Amino acid sequence: MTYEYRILEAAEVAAHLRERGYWGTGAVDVAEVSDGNLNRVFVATRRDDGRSVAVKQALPWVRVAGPSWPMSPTRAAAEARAYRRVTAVAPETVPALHDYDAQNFALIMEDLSDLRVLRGVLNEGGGYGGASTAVGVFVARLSFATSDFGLSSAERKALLAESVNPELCKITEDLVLAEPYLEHEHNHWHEGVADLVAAYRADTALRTEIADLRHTFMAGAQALLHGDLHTGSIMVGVRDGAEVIRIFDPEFSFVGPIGFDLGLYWGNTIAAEARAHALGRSIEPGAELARSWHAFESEFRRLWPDRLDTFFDDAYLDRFLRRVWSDALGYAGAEIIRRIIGFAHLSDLDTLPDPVAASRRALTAGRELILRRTTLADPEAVGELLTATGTPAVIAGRRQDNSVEGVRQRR
Ligand code: SR1
Ligand code: MG
Repeated sequence: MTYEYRILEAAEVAAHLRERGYWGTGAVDVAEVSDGNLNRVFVATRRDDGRSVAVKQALPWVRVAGPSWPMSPTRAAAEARAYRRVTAVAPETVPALHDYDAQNFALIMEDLSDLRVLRGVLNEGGGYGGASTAVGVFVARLSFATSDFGLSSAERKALLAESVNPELCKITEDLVLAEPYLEHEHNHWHEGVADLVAAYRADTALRTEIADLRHTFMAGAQALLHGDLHTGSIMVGVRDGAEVIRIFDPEFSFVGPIGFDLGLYWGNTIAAEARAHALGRSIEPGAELARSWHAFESEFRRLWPDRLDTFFDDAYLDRFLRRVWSDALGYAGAEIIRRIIGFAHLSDLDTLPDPVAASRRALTAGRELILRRTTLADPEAVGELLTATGTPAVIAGRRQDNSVEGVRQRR
């Protein structure tokens, strides 16, 4: 399908804002700040009072690949829908959406350019602040509100129908949940992990678990997801002395397995830990995974008494959360692996002076998370797994004692 619409250049953004009834005739400065793989983003600033907004437009192709990789711009509608759903239940966690122009696939949004992308902060040795807690609360509120617990049966069917996002889902099905385990032109890797690439392709047990995660992604329509919740989809900073966290870019949003959002985030925190460890920075393996899981679980349990269908009893909640936990561990592992041997890599690892050791550790942890996702009992068990697979804690530049005895003494 071809899409006829106006692809905005910087010089046309001020006119677009006026056409959408946003701001008057005053002078506006516009700068392109596109950074992600898919879209164009501009920041428009009024010269008179310095107020600013972001204008984000979906191109009919993948921005970093160009027209050779066509991509439906309707992903912008998925993003707008997701923002509206989150705004109803957790408005402080997402940028304010001022306008969505469905003809031109363009959003006018809160300008986040005073904040920083969490991945960049972590790469420089900064901390998470409240980001992991915010992720847990975000996933709990969005997923509860859009699940069979928060909506009536009829409302859920309507949500399913309006939220299909086939092209973006296909990207994930392929790039995350298939290609890294196949020969594919998209894949690339550092030669120092080539043996692991070959081993993972030949690993039939791993292949079957990835098939299970892939099918759950395709068929497990539990709740509306962000769909691409990595540390590059989170902005952090301070405004008026208070911490500000915004989760953005939900264009991959669709109704899928809740563990996918948590798992993507966890995979990226584990990659960040591998980087921190390689640089001798202070880390506690699995700490951010634990923080976001606890925030998610406690918020979901807090909401549970408000469920519309009380046929779902408390014992079922325990079973349901257990499934979310194990799914999330599996998706964390898949995210780690695809970010090292698939199409889209991570600056966390790629910018290390020597990315091999950290990449190997992360790949090993990723495989274990996938294979052991139903038997790892809790975040502490994941912390021990990460330690055992080679990302031991570093405290103030000194290695912690992570022998079995050392771990036991700290517990
Ligand atoms: C072609 S898109 C590649 C990746 O970028 C997005 O951020 C998603 O993570 C996707 O997998
Ligand atoms: Mg993105």
